[in-house]
Amino acid sequence: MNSREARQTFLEFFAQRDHRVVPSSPLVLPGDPTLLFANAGMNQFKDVFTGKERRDYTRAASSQKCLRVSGKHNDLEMVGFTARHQTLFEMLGNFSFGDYFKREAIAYAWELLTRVYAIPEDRLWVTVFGGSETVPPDDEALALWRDEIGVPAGRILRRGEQDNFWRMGEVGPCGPCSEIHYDLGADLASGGADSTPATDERRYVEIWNLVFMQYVSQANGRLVPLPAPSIDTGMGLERLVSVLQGRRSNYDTDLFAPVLAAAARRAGVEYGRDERRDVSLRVIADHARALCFLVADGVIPANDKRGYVLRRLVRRAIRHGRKLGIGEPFLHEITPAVIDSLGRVYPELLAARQAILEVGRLEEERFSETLAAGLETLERKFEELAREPAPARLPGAELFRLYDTYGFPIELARDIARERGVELDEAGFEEAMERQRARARASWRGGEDALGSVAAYRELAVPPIRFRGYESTVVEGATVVAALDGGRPVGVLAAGGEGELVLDETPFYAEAGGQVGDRGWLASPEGRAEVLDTWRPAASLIVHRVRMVEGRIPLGGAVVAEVDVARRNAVRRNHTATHLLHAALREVVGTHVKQAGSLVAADRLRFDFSHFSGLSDRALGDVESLVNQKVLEDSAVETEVADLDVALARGAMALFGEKYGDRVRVVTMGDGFSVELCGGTHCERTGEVGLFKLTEERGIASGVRRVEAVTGQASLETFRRYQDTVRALERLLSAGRLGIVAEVERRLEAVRALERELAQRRVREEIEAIARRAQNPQLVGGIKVLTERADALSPKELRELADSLRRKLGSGVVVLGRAEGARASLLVAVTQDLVARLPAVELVRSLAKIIGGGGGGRPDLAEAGGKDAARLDEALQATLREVARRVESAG
Ligand code: ALA
Repeated sequence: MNSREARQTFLEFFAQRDHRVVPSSPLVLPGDPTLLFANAGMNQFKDVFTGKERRDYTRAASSQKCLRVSGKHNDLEMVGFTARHQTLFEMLGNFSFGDYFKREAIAYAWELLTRVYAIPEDRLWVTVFGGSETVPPDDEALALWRDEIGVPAGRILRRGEQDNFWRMGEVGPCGPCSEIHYDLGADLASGGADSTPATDERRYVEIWNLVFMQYVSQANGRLVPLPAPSIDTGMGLERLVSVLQGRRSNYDTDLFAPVLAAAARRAGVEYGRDERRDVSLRVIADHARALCFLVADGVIPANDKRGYVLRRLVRRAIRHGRKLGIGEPFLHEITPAVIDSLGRVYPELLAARQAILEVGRLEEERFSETLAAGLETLERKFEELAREPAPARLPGAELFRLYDTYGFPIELARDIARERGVELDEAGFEEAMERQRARARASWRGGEDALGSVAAYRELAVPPIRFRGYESTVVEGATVVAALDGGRPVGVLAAGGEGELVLDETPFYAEAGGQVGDRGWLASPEGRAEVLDTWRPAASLIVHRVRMVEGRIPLGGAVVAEVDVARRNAVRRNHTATHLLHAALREVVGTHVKQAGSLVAADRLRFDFSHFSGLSDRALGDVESLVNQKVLEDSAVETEVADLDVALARGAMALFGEKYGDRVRVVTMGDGFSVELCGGTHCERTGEVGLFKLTEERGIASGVRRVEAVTGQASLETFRRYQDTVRALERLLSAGRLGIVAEVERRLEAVRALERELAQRRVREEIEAIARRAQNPQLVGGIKVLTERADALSPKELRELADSLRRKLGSGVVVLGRAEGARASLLVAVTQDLVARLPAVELVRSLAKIIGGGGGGRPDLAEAGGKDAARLDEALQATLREVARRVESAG
């Protein structure tokens, strides 16, 4: 059975048993900042287990992409060295949310393995939880296996908390579990003929883990029962397939074969011939898979968090490539094998093909530079150390600088140090690292101090504030519930002063999600204030920053709050356009495009997103056209409040690392073209956006691009500005709009012709001057010697000049030099009567040394080039000395 069939069979088996087949979540789980990457099928259901979230199904099944490279579940170091470890793998799982429990879970698992996949029963072992100090042994599971399934008691093991109590992390749902192991065969036994899955990991492979979710582990370590006992299972697809295909290693299955083959081909070796090489091939295959899936889910190499994990994986792959003797970038030759073999199951890989290739290549190039620069420094340090009498030890601070400045991998420094017999001060390195972390923490705290007053706002005793700005821009009869002057509560704000006002209800939108705060006016019977800005120091607190224009506004007074509608409309247009832009970028550029930041202002919008290289004019044009097409279709912009999971399941775009509540506001436009979680204010129809025009595109950080655009009135203004420029050019060039370009080209051509003529005149003058001077050559031992510098001449002109000068001299030596930038060239011509005594080739070779180069030619004419133009004059002067030397030694 091939891997596709194995995966499909699993999902169909559970679908037939009323399970909803749910797609894999992305590797980066939206809305769960506690987890760097998905590491189990149950992650996306975490809140469903605890009862915090509800779905319209109670049974589910999935094939989840997982990455185990950090935190509680980390297999990185094992990859390559074992037959079964990978960073990236697929986990097949079935789940029950308070529906069935142990009996069914066990029965399903057994039926699927032995009846459907037809694995011989006598090859299977099971384990159950044997109890701990706080949780009783799972006798129920033991009885089910033994009495209902009929597993012989000798093949049921009781194991402790370490092995048979599963936790997602330190906190979260958990429970005792029961594992199913497969016996690969007695010939593999590493723990004696009667070894068991508890004592022999070579012979037995764990294939399926059934977790009986019963508790939530709290931060203080206490276990609290779940509202309803649930089921979470996980079966590594790669292991299952290895069993079904009769292989002893995951890497010997059809899931890895094409990738390993690509790696082996590139390295010019054969997989399975040499264990050390095989380790490297497996690392490359595994990391290439991880690279593909990470990039497809929007992760880009960076120096922190997820991006750093990716960077480390790529760098490890490169290091193993080097071990195999591959010097140049090579990952782009391996990743297509992953994309082609898994793209049908995970179409995001197909969509991100270009991104995956590019990211690999760029990262490899960058790493080569890092290595080169770091290695050079390291070598220098080692040389310095070698000169010291005491035993060599590289100080921690140096090591840290290497790491901090070049991103030089510490493991690599360690390898090289070992080769050189140098010790590394690793404790010192750790110390330096910790100092930097402390600095980072301090500056972060400093940041909070700067907002010290925020705490004061949180303590304001105000009732919950109602935001009315989605429905209207004016609220009459709002009440002032707090007035602040310099952050201190006061009873009244009076004319001329600036301060802050909090209302019990307001149409003013406070800055959030990139959208700027509203401006407008607050008017009471006693006075009027202009709202300069609106912000939100705490979740439900909306604060208006105001300048009193006239009269006074007291605490407790009634006001009419009126938003500057023209400005708000401009902001709305930009916000709606931002959503259309985001969706258009994903359609045109690829689904790896993720929002990295945005500004929605009145005069423009700015959008930062993950992408690895500049966008072509064509791509920019396509994005712009697509947005405008959606604007012209003038579809309704719909907003609704929905459950987070429902919204995400419908494909709503959420921001990475953003924490959303259970109920979220979903903004949909363009008939589903864009669906985003968003709290901002939007147009009612896309047509209100008006003309959308991109005005700028550039990179702002590695892997992050920025575009800016205008809409509505600002588009008109932009258009007018361009038109003004064109008109000014028309006047200056006395040409009509359509003729401007041709006119500029014509004038540029005329300028170039004049420049050429000027240059020719200079050449003529220079030649004439030299010819004049040639009438009085210098004499060295009776030989006429002429040395001249002629930078303005082309090499060909130089040769012609040398010829004519030689003729003029009748008998003598001519040496000409010219410099262009840092490069210099020399030409030596000798008349026939002198070639025996003064061969041009020899003369030019000794002069060439001075300009840092070499030369050659005939006895009568030779040329040389060098890279040290600054010493050209010196070389020309040396001619006399050289000629003298040769004449003397010859005489
Ligand atoms: N969540 C369980 C595991 O990862 C099934 O092993």
